[in-house]
Amino acid sequence: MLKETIFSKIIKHEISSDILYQDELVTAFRDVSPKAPTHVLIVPNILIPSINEVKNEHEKTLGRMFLVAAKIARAEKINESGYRLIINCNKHAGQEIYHVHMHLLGGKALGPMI
Ligand code: DGP
Repeated sequence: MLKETIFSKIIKHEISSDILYQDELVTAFRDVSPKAPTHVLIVPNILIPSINEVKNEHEKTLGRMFLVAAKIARAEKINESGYRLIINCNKHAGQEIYHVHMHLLGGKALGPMI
């Protein structure tokens, strides 16, 4: 049994967060420490610790994350100007929360990728 993360508690509304979207597969909420005017995290409702643990059965959930990213980008009116999607995996990428999440960043020119 995997240990629940802070994101599990947000998904279950046990701790407060600015949730923008939720359905049966994913939840999206604003990052507590935004790195851009729009900084949203899109998270599977089930706990997958990192991309290393992704399995075939997660395919629909991972696809939904992209659909929700595009939907939120439109809602935030950054779809035309552009945005960046980032998923960090493990130490070298600086992953802090071991619950897969996609960062949606935009609202300003983001500069070089790294
Ligand atoms: P990463 O380095 O990819 O694991 O990013 C984790 C992100 O999660 C980081 O940008 C800060 C954000 N974060 C951490 N704790 C919380 C929280 O309790 N609430 C919210 N909304 N975001 C959080």
